[in-house]
Amino acid sequence: MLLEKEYLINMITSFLNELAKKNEVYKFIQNETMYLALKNSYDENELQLIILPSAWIQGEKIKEWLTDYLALTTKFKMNSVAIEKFKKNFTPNDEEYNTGITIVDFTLEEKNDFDKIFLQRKKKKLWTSLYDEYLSHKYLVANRKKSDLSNKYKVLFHKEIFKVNENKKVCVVSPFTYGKSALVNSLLGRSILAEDILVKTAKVTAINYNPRFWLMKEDKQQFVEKYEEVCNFTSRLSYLSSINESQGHVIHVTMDNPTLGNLTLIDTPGLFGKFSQHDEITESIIKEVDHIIYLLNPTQLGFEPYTRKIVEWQKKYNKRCIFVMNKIDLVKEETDRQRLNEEFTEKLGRMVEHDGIFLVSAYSALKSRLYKNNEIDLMALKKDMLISVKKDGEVLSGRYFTEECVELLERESGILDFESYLKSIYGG
Ligand SMILES: Nc1nc2c(ncn2[C@@H]2O[C@H](COP(=O)(O)OP(=O)(O)OP(=O)(O)O)[C@@H](O)[C@H]2O)c(=O)[nH]1
Ligand SMILES: [Mg+2]
Repeated sequence: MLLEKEYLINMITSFLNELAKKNEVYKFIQNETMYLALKNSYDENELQLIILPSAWIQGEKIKEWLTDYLALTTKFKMNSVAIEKFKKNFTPNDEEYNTGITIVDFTLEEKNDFDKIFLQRKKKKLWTSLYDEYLSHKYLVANRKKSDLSNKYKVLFHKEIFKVNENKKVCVVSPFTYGKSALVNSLLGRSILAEDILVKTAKVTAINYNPRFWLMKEDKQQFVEKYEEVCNFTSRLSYLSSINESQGHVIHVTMDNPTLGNLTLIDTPGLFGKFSQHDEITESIIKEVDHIIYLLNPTQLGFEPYTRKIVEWQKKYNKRCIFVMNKIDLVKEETDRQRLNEEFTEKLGRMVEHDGIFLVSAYSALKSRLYKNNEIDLMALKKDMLISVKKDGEVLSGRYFTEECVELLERESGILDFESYLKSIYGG
């Protein structure tokens, strides 16, 4: 519970810093607690967050209360009696966090004390005149319905950070464990999404470019988080994307890979696994994307239910599509690869309109990129039984796998060609 609160405070702080407009008050409600966030119009750096149980005060009263509260706490010249009364009767737990935000947490106080000061409103006249005189130009306390306020904040995040309706969307689809998450990781050059030999992904993860690591999920209540450390970000994402709960199937995340350009890359849960809702989740996202990457597996090329599904969806949704045969590192011989290509054309390629097929090893591609980004060392590649390259007719692996082999590993993985294809359509 405490953690949830910290997350929310972090999120609101980021929101205030980056997106909130001056002269506006934003209201967030979570776990029956209300968070009122505002930015001082005179001093950009003065951020305030007021936390109180949402049951204490509702509707129109929030505006009145906040007006009173601000009148009492701001450094304006104002009625000294009011200030005295406030100070005498009530001392909120007023802490200065090192996030640069003043947080006043009333949830630690007694409701009685709270009422005494703010709800009795004996000095109604005084408050009203204070509001008119000092505050109406300082904070425009939004006089709107609750849903309007939260919608407003939603719209800001959707538009500014997650580019929900602006970017082109490309999603990767396949039965489970074909390597969808691995392919997205290899395009990103980083292990952002969790991979596993067992069914792993349970949620849709949409990834777009931003210099920071943001995460948003829309549950009963929406939450947005910002991370400084990539490891905290990936472990949170791994947790959220692998749990099977009924609410909120889409997680939006951002990361600092500029090759994403104006593209949103989407990982989906695998088809035909033991959780039938995964298939529904995937179908629901397919309707909304611009482009589908159908992943194929060399050892299961003729898998009938999948072929039928592809044909059905292409007919129904008519999306631009491309095929990627992944795990091609497991097929070493050129003649076998050619045979696979022919088999593809015969069994699937001629049944749907498509942009072609790429042979890729997401695994090798990711490893070569992790090495380039200093996330793994050469020893890790030497020890990896799946890593090898072909040079002058020879297979190099283990201790024969040297630094010069890394470029070749990336090229042989087929990822560069596939990336060129994406770039030719979407730039980046
Ligand atoms: N050899 C090899 N293994 C791969 C490749 N791509 C992925 N894998 C492995 O295949 C397993 C499944 O990969 P994931 O990326 O989790 O597969 P997924 O399609 O996302 O699976 P779900 O999320 O369950 O639908 C993991 O152990 C990966 O390491 C590849 O190109 N070659
Ligand atoms: Mg996955």
